[in-house]
Amino acid sequence: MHWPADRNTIRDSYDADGFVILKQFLSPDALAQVNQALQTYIEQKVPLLPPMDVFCEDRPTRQQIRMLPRMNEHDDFFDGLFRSGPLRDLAAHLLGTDAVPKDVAYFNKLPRIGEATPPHQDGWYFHLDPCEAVTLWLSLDHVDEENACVRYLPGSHRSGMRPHERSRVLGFSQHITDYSEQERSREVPACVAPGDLIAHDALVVHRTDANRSTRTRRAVGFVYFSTRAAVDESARDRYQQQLAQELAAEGKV
Ligand SMILES: O=C(O)CCC(=O)C(=O)O
Repeated sequence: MHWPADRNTIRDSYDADGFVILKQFLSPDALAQVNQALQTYIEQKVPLLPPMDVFCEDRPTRQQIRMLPRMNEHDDFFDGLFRSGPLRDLAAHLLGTDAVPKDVAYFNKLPRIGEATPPHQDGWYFHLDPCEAVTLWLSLDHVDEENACVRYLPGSHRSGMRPHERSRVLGFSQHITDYSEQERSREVPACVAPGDLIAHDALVVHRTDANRSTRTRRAVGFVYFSTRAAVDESARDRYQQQLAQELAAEGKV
């Protein structure tokens, strides 16, 4: 499916499954700009970021980056990219309201090092009522089952929020406690190419395997809330504060 030509089919598929894959959402030129901006961000901004805005395998040197949340707060290119243009238009189309831009994050699973992302629902992190939000996951690489594609449980966005607890995975601090083998067998692997984009609902269950390959697996995620979704700010701040304390105590940030 392609945006915006297939807008109605895209919305139907998203509503039915909780996720949808859009081929070649970004042109090669637009993708090259994102890659360039990312490289500049890593070279110039990462050394100066606060500890909770850079998660990496090698903490003292800030090398081998695993995840960079809140890039929009530190960089005009990424802030502009999600505030206006096709990403926000798509998010609004899927949410059925204006889309409120919330977060831009880089996800990097290094060859042979990148750990699995545990099964979770993004909404657990967002503290929303109602839980109406969408994540747009832009692939920068060829991604398949060997290098940790995202795996979705189709239709799971219709069954509400599942119980979560603390995981030990840096960058994905929560996982679903009762995810079953039967559910694993129904997962759909979302294999994509550079410039493809996956949109997923904040309630759809998803996860990845580890990156077992010698290839990179890089993506940028853009999060939007619906205008109906109210944030429980005290719950969110409590969670962020507790996480920061735990990660600092474990020497992870
Ligand atoms: O990139 C990943 O490993 C997982 C991303 C994810 O879970 C998300 O964007 O919600």
